[in-house]
Amino acid sequence: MPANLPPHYYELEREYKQERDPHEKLRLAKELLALMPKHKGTDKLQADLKAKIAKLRKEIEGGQKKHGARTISPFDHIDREGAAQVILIGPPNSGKSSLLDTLTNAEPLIGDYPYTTREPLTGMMEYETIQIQLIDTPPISTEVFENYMPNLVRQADLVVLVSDVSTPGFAGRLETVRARLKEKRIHLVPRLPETADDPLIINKKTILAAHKFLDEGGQEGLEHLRALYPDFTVMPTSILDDKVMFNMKRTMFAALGIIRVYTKPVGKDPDFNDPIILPIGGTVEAAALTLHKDFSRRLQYAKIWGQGKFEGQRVKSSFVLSDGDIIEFHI
Ligand SMILES: Nc1nc2c(ncn2[C@@H]2O[C@H](COP(=O)(O)OP(=O)(O)OP(=O)(O)O)[C@@H](O)[C@H]2O)c(=O)[nH]1
Ligand SMILES: [Mg+2]
Repeated sequence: MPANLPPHYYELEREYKQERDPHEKLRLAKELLALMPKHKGTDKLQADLKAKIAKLRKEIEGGQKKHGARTISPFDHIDREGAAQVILIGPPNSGKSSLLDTLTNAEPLIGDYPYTTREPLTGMMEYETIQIQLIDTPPISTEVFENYMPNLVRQADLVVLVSDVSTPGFAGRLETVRARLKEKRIHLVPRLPETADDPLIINKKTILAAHKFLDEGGQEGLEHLRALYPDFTVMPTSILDDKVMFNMKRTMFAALGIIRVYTKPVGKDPDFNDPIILPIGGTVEAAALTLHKDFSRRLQYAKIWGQGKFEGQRVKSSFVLSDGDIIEFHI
């Protein structure tokens, strides 16, 4: 019986065969298995793939070096902390580490020469009542593209692509970054499509930082970047101005598409320290679910305080919440 595999299976299989990073190889093997039609003709192929998946899992757990594969990097995954994870990427010397240094408690190495950063580094950025995790990364260029970078980009909630717009030729270096990620089937996009047409491609919401825009030539660079990428959010950034840096935080928060909802015990004051984080469009039910599964089932109604609402308005579980709302659950 013929296997009748979809055409993009072969494309993915080629990539799987070339891949050396066991984490990435495992991910590709799982994708292949998911793509494979399940019938008699693919029984053997399925069994083979399952065996390969089991072997890769073992290899990753054991962390051994096999068949010339690289040692597993400790940077393939960085645990998310806070309300969201934002990754700073870009060409060498564009100012990524300086942004991490200015926005967070982290103390990265900063140099006036390219390729200063050799390893990813995280820091927590305070934004009003929440903390957002930032990841500073080694540069991406024609010469350098660390093999854990695709995984880190895939896992992040938002990409900030940092260009030094005060230096001529920045547009070409930025395109190199996009192209190198595209090779790994990661597309940096201004907004996520409603439906994904190609299951093999990962779209990543991205905003552009026109960094060093206050430096000589920076204004023209900013305009040039805006003209080149009209669909993207382009935020002017500079570590030389606090207000500009605050605006950068606000733009990142807006791009994340999340809202903060504060809880209030009945008869008590709201807790403004630890909001529930929901995607835009999140409902009362979704908020209750983040607290406890059972809680959302037993929920009778909620009372809401917030902009454009009556004080303590009674709402149902399907009610759509807004950023800054205060909620009192009644069970
Ligand atoms: N004038 C000016 N200089 C800046 C600004 N931000 C960063 N720099 C300088 O730009 C240089 C590079 O900064 P880094 O933060 O190390 O750049 P990077 O993108 O992390 O560089 P790599 O790690 O090599 O990729 C340093 O000399 C910084 O002091 C800025 O807004 N204005
Ligand atoms: Mg750096």
